[in-house]
Formats: sequence, structure tokens, C-alpha cells
Amino acid sequence: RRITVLSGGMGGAKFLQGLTHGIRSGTLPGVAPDAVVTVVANTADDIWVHGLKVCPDLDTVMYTLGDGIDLERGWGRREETWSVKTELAEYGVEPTWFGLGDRDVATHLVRTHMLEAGYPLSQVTEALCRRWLTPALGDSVRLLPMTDDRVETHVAIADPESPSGRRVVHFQEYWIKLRASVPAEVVLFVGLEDSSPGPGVIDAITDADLVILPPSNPVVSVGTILGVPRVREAVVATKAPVVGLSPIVGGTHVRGMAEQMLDAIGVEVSAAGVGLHYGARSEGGLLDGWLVDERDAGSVNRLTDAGVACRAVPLMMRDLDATAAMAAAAIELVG
Ligand code: GDP
Ligand code: FO1
Ligand code: CA
Repeated sequence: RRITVLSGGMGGAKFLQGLTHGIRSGTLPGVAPDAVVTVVANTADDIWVHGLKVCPDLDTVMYTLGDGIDLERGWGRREETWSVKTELAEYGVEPTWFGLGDRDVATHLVRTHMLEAGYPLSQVTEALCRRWLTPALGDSVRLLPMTDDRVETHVAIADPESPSGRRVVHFQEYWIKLRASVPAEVVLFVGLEDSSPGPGVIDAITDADLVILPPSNPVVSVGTILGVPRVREAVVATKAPVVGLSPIVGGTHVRGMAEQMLDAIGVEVSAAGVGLHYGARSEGGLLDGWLVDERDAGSVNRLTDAGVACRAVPLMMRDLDATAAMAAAAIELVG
């Protein structure tokens, strides 16, 4: 069984924990314990800070599956210290708002050094995963950047001082410094239309037995992956069933800023809205199946009318078993 998952950071990583747990414990219908999972991860959150290339979604997936993640923050390393961040602030260098952990810095130093030596991000990621994934997971999980090219999500927000009435900030500044507290008027994906799918990405979708859209941010995580030229077409065309899980529960996101991002692109903030945004396979969209939370059971008739298999189940990733049950329900939905 080859399962391909298009993932962002925290939401996708948490889902992947439950999926791999379910595979190992043999609780997923029709999925043998030797199933292989390929993760295609979003890289448009990436940011250069203090001369270092930081890849939040790649690192969140890698640290989570490698058991190095700080569970309470949801990002960065466990047992982290912040001396570098503090010293940088003492020098008064910006950005002071970015949480740069000392252990995390080592990852960014290795990555930046390898990039500057000419290695593509995909090979850098492979090298980092030899430490983080191989010991516990062997080659049962592969982590692929969606592209090796530089892509960055930026957000235009209102700014009365500027002639255009707007100013543009990096997505990380919008989220970390501004806490997504102001509307995102426009979401810009810098470099996306000129990017190419990373090595193995198209094959991972075309040759999959199952493609999963996990409960990741539909705009700045799954949306950006689908926005890499040829990727969306590959998902539409793959013979594998495609099943998604809603990141919107009870009409809003569980955490993060999906609501603000969906508002920015004019998509209804609901389980049905996101499902319709991904589209029914029968109408040229992506989905054969769409899993929603029990609170959103009554809202998916547009999708079922379009032939998408829909089901309402508990959709909160409270613990490994709950998440594994979600993965099982998603797989059952599309057979
Ligand atoms: P990010 O890159 O760190 O923002 O992580 P992702 O894009 O992978 O996932 C973020 C999304 O995860 C948010 O839109 C949340 O609503 C969603 N999310 C987080 N926890 C849960 C959960 O327990 N259940 C569901 N259904 N969605 C969740
Ligand atoms: N999220 C925060 O809320 N505050 C931070 O200071 C922060 C720093 C950070 C450093 C490295 C990294 O890999 C992730 C980091 N994140 C931080 C999470 C990051 O903003 C993610 O991109 C979001 O979860 C949205 O994808
Ligand atoms: Ca992210």
C-alpha cells in the first residue's frame, strides 16, 4: 500500500502521527503494517531569518514523526533553550518576534550550509530525515518538499499610512507577530507559478494507492502544494482514490488562521465550503471522499449530490487512537 499525504505543519503532522500509528498497529482497513507513506509537505511558509533558511512545515512534520517536537507549542524542539534568540535581541537585530530555538538553529545551520553548497532542498531534507525518521521508521515514511524552488506566502494587510492603503508582510510575520489579528486582504504566493514539483512529488501522487488531504490549512498548506504547477492536475488524474478530512470543525478552525485565509480567498469557512473548494472528482475537482466532524454532518449534501462519499465522525485529533480512527474512517470511505 502506497499512501501519499499532502501536508502542512501542525495539523498535517498530528494526522500523520495517527496514520503511522494506525498502520503499525494494523487498525487501518486493508492497510498492511508494511504500507509506505510519502508526505509531500508545504514549503511556502519558509522564511530566511538571520541568514538561516527555516522550513516550518518540513521541520514540524520531521520533528513530530521523529519525536523531537515540543507538544505544547506544536512547533520547534522539546527541551528547547533560547540563548541565540536572546543574544540577537540584545544586539537589537530584527526580527525579534521570530522564535528561534537553540536546538532548532542547528537544523537551520545544516540546511543553510547544504543549500549554499548547492544541494537542493529535497536532498537536504533527506539528509535531515536520516537522523529524524530513519531510526524509528526506516523507509516507511518519506518526506518530500513540494518543490525545491523558493516559494513564499506573503499577506497584504490594510495600512492607512501607505499610498496604496496596504502593505505586504511575510506569512510568518502575519501569523507570529500580528497573530492574524487583522484581515488578510490578499494572500500572495511569491514564486509559486514559476516553481516545479520537487523530485518524486508527481510520481508519489500518480503511483499512490491512496491520496489523503489531511486536516491541514486548505489555503496556505494544501492550497500551496496544489498550486505548484502540475500537482493539482496529478491529483485530479491519479487512479488512486483521493480522500480529505476537514480542518474546519463546527464552522471555524481548531487553531491557527485558516479562517482568515479562507476569508481572503472568498471561500466559506465551513467543512462543506472547504470540501466544495477542493471539488468533487466528478466535476473536475479532487475529492472522492470527504470526512467531516459530527457537528458538520448536515452540511455536505452538495458534495454527496456530486458523488463525493461523505461521512461525519469525531474529527478532533485528541490522541493517537482518535487520529488513527479518523484515518481508518477516511480509508474506509474510499475503499
Ligand atoms: P500549520 O502549517 O502549522 O498551520 O498546520 P496545518 O496547515 O497542517 O494544519 C493547520 C490546520 O489544522 C488548522 O486549520 C486547524 O484547524 C487544523 N487542526 C488542528 N487540529 C485539528 C484537529 O484536531 N482536528 C481537525 N479536524 N483539524 C485540526
Ligand atoms: N509559531 C509561533 O506562533 N511563534 C513562533 O515564534 C514560531 C517560531 C517558529 C520557528 C520555527 C518553526 O519551524 C516554526 C515556528 N513557528 C512559530 C510555527 C510557524 O509559524 C508555522 O509556520 C505555523 O504553525 C503556521 O504554519
Ligand atoms: Ca504551515
